[in-house]
Amino acid sequence: KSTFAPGVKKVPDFAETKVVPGGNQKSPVSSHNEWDPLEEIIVGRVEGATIPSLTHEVKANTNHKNWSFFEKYGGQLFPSQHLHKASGEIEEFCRILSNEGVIVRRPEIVDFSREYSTPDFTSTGLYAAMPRDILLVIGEEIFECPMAWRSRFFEYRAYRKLLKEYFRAGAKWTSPPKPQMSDELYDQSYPMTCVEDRHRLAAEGKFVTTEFEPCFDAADFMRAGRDIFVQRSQVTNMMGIEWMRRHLGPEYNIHVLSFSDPNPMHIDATFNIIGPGLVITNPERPCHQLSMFRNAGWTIAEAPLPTIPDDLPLWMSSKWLSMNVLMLDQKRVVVEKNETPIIKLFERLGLTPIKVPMKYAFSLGGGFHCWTCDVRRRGTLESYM
Ligand code: ABU
Repeated sequence: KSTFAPGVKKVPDFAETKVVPGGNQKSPVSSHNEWDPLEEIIVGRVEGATIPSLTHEVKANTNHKNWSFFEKYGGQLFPSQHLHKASGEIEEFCRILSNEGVIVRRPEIVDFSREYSTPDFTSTGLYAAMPRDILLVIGEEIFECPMAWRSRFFEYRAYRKLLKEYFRAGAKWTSPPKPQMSDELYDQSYPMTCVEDRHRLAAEGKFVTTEFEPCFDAADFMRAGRDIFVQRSQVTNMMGIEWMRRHLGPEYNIHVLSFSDPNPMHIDATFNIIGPGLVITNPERPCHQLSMFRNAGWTIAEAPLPTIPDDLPLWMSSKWLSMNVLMLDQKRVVVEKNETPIIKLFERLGLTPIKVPMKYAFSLGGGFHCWTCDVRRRGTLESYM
């Protein structure tokens, strides 16, 4: 007897799946860029979101104004009233996506406040709020990325049910070598407060993570078909980028971009490619390779200043989440409803803004792009450079 409601299709178990050598199934995972028509997406959740402890890598990646908060409350849930408001916004975001015809999937609820130990360290977890940080879709392959924060070591557990479902239905599922995250992965002498020192080190390609082993966050990659752009950041090292380059092979060009940014962590509030030959840039973090895009005839649109109020806690990000938007296709752009200056920019560019409240959800460190991972977009692998 079927346990599924009428009309709901059962996902076949692996044992029932006909696996043809070489594979001829249509993969449920398929996305080549950031703007093809969106069919299915994972949206993160606030449940279980836990304040990270003030470890070396957290200190290097966050504003010093928040350090006492991490020091005092690390290992406890983020403030419940704030989470409640953020949760309301995320549920509304999911409803809007569904109304726009997108299938919305969610990670499992996990208790991230549980302490764990590996042979190299002890930590509590973080959250399943930002699928973009951990999951990367390139074509029909979904990567569970080897992130650099100790509090994110087990984050993949929230997504395993979904990943197994996608795998059973034909997707390629890859987990690159998991970092040990022993002390050698972090430069213990990395300057924490002096911005000038950080600028100097960034210019030398040095950040808090060393080259002890590969590590990368998915959100440091930006996809434009055969061209994939990535930044060396506080959480993505050159070994990680090289791992990806060798893994993907000659079908893809991996371009390493750099920016005047003393604290890079995730490219999508710095350089957000939102259409074929259309990129939103951050005026406070100029790109050193911009001429490459100009020469290719791209439209480069500078993001206006964000309007996020000063009294909103941004525990793990800058205000530039205003440009961290999500494309539903080449026209429709999901943007925070109060960010009038960037809304006007999108209108001037001929786009249709879909205005969604996201203020409290911003506090956890991400905008619409970070809070999601597009699993399937209708389109083919093209070259845009
Ligand atoms: N996780 C995205 C944060 C990026 C930024 O504040 O620039």
